[in-house]
Amino acid sequence: MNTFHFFAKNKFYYHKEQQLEPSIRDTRNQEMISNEGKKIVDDENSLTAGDRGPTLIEDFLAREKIAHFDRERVPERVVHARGTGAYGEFELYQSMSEVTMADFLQDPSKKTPLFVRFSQVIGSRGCNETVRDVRGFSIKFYTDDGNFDIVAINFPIFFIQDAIKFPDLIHSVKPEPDNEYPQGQTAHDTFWDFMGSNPETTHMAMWIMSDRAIPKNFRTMEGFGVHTYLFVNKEGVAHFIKFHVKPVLGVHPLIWDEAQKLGEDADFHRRDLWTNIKMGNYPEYELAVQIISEDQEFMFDFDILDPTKFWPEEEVPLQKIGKITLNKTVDNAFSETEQSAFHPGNIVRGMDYSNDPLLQGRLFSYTDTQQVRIGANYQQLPINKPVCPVFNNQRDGNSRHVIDRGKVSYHKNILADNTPSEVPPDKGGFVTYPSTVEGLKQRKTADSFKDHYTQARIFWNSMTPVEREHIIGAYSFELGRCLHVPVRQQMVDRLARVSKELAEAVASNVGVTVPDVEESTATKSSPAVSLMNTNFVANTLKVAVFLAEGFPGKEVDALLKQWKKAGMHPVIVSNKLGEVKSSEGMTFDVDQNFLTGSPLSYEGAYLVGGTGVNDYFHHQARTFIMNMYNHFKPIGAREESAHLLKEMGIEGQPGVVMDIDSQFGQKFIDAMAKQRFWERPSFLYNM
Ligand code: HDE
Repeated sequence: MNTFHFFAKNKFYYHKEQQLEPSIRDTRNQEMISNEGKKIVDDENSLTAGDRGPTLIEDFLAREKIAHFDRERVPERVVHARGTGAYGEFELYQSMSEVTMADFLQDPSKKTPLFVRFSQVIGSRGCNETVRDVRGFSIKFYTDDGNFDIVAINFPIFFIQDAIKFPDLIHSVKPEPDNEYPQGQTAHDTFWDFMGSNPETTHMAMWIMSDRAIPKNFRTMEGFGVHTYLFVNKEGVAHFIKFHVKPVLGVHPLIWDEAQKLGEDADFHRRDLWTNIKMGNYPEYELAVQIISEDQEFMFDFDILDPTKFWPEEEVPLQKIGKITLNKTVDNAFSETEQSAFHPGNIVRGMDYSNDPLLQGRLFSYTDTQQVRIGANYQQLPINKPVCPVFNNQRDGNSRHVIDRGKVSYHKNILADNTPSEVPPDKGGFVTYPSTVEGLKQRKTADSFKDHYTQARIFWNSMTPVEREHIIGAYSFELGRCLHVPVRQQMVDRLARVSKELAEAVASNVGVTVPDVEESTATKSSPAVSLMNTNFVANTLKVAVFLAEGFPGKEVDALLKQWKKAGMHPVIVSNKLGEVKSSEGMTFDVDQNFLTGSPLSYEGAYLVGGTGVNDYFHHQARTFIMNMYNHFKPIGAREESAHLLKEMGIEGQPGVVMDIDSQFGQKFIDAMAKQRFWERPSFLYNM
């Protein structure tokens, strides 16, 4: 038996990792050999005629090297160009056979390998990662029945209802075509012109202006399949479903001021993902579905096929069906992440599409775009290859890897006894769910898709005062950045139909008026969409521990042990890298100094100091702590440092925990788990 196969259910399948293995090359400790197999004697000097003479074109080694370099880029994705990937696995909690015959959802003992690519929509490949934007959360499950992709985002809804408008939406949000700015962000005229001019975007605008559009990291970001799909069981019964991916650590955002300041680290999100996987903090998510039976299709006060509407969890509960764990970084960002190709049309037996018109448009776009980007044979690239065998009569095309033996590349045939043969449904053949379709050919938005304000209002109703304040701040910033007053005015006109309170607050900040229009009368709310109702835990949070020479070693050591046990990551910060010595002579390694570290990358601070505190330490620690305090983060401090807190005017404020008794260690863990102390006075949003 071939070592890269294993036997399962009477067929040969690959382990994804073993399948990738032959493609992995390690150049360390190897001789240097050209692409055509010539051993290279000198890789630093081109062939020239004489010492100072012309370079010779016959130098095939220099030509090969430079010509390949000239072709190192493939076109970046039209949208979602900036992305980062990781491998993982899916473990099913319980068999879902009642609703679907999807092979990977039958047996809870089975693990399914997967690859995830997180991305930003707007920016180019090198753009900053903490800007306000939608984030992509694409997952490729390598199932024994072929690839299944959830090409998700971190919101449950989308801007538009019909794919034909997608190029317009993207043209409006990309850098403006004349001056080519701003890069990777929404705060400009053309975007808000599109949003105000196309009322179906009103609901999505509320989500983008919420904290969810500035995620803290990918480990605490939710994913939503957005579209309505079908699950189909063995009896041929279909259910409407939506996919959700819930992070175990809860959903946590940055605050706007942090996101802005994090411009200092364009790679903030990918660095977080990479370092956490390397540290063994494997990101975990629960895959969940919402299920609606066919006879309930019309029982809701929204159309369940409309992608600008979510199914409130309170009305259609989530069923958690398994766990996704990301446990391996890529070896090569280009070969794996850049060449990964997702497609919402990649479903497996036991699933099907609904008539959601946006989904229908995506079914065309994704294979089309991959063929333009990475070629006709992109499914043969290691990252995209299914783990099950592939046999069909498709042939040739650019950069084909497979070598097909034999004369026959057509169906039907007698020369190969009609093989590859079609597979009947009872042997695993994919069967389309036989729904009835009829109707007039027309170009029209369904009447049931025309209520653009009720769910936007439900979203607003579901927000806590702090979240509302952030939404007002975000609209005020974004519209304030629009140079054209009619653009601001049109958008405020939309907001007035959602909430007068919201429209008035924004209008007064951006110098426009609130029109006399009817606002939504919706009174429902969906507490599940508020981030204040997510999980709050201290696990994986980073705390900066400020140590100067002569710090109390034993006490700090005991605290650090307690915090590590609680899953937190203490980071020792001091004046200089190297070691810092305690009063008892213990030495601690310094992880960051005040120059290399940034207050933005820690979730909390513990101020210790020591006998060696000098003016520099004093000044820097003060700056770090003030910054973190203003971002509502927990601050712990030893009693000796109380004067510093007093000097800063933050002593006794919420979330400022003094190390005065043996309870401090636990109290600080609790404060870290709370993450933000919104009760503190804030000068960031109140205009
Ligand atoms: Fe995409 N989208 N999209 N999109 N999308 C792409 O495909 C498109 C839509 C989403 O990590 C492109 O491979 C159309 C909704 C993600 O590689 C492209 C429409 C949702 C990713 C494309 C939509 C998404 C993409 C660009 C209107 C959320 C990143 C490169 C019908 C559910 C995939 C590529 C990755 C990527 C087209 C709408 C999410 C051009 C025409 C709705 C996460 O094919």
